[in-house]
Amino acid sequence: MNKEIKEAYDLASKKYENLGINTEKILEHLKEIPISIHAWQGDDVGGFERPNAELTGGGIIATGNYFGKARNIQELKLDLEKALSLIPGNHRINLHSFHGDFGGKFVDRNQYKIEYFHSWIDWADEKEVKLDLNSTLFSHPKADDGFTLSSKVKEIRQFWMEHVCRCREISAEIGRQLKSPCIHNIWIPDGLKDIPIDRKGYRELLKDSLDEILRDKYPSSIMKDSLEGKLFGIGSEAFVVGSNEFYLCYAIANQKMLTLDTGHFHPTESVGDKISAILPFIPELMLHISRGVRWDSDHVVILSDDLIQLAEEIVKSQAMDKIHIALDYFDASINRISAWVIGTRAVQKSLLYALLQPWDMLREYEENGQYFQRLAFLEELKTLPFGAVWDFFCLKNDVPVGYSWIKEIEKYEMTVLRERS
Ligand code: RNT
Ligand code: ZN
Repeated sequence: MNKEIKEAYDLASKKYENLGINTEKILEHLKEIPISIHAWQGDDVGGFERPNAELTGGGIIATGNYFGKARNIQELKLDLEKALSLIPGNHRINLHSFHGDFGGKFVDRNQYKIEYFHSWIDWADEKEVKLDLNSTLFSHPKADDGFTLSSKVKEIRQFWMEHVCRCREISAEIGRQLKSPCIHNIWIPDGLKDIPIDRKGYRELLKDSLDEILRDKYPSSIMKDSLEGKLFGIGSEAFVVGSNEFYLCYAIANQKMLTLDTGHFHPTESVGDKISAILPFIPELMLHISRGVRWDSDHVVILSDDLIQLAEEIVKSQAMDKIHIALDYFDASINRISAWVIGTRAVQKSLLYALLQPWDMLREYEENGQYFQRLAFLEELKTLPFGAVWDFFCLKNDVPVGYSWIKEIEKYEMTVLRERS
């Protein structure tokens, strides 16, 4: 088996070599690209504040009732470990603040402290993964009317500002301890179901809240803030305070990182196209890779044309150190661990595909106005033996090759997940 994979790889490698592509170097590069894997796929965005917590409010929703959902931190960690064992390379885990280890007692969001994250830091250290963090401004009574940082009620706004400030402080400590900047992402659900009158008022409040929150400075060697906008959400169809334009302008004005969630735009918009348009103006970008399907922005990521185009733009940007790749989707209707594996491997495949393209040659055709050649090559390149290179990458990094990982998940279902119901 291994011999066949190696033989297929050697043949593939020669084909790419004919185009001036060194597959060895590319596999080394791919191994070094971390993907921030979102913990919330494992618990249907429930968190561990209260037993059996479910996603409420917030304009997002996890549908499905597949058995074996992680009910506590231990189970979530175990599931993440299983997923990581089936994904090549070294990655990051993206936590939501309500995944903290609250030791069985209720701790409100404005009381979060680093001590609730010690067990995650220890785990990350042991598993050699890094951590990112998200403030959690939904699934909470104080977010029930649909407003948080832009609420017209001062106490509500204050409560959420305190929450975000604490999450920033926690992020800084996580980054300091794990020796890798922890990216702290802010997304708020604020918006209205129907026609708003005072768009301006809400946006002014959001701007003021952000200004105040971001007043405390932390070195970028330990934490970085990123801001995530959205087009619409469930229950915020008519108006989203933190729209993409709002945060784009805010990020430029304040030189902050911007999060582009691929599910947060009109379906005909290309997020890949946005990278080169935005990156000259802000220091860094974060991608929440997702897959929009009709009204849902959070389906499991697959190797789609959109994803490939996104990966190609990441690679061609020549600024991969400024682009942080994270996942953001949640599907409770299939095995949750498989959802992580499918999505992460899809992103890695798209990056590999993009890295294997002869960009210099293609650019030259473009510059010479040789557009038929450009298009013809783009088409022919699609059927080069990229799968053989991917298989070898998995083999080299000691994870199951091809579809053989499916069996591993089936075994895990039988031995671990069955016990949970
Ligand atoms: C919601 C945003 C946000 C969330 C996570 C759970 O539309 O994409 O990133 O998905 O914070
Ligand atoms: Zn997102």
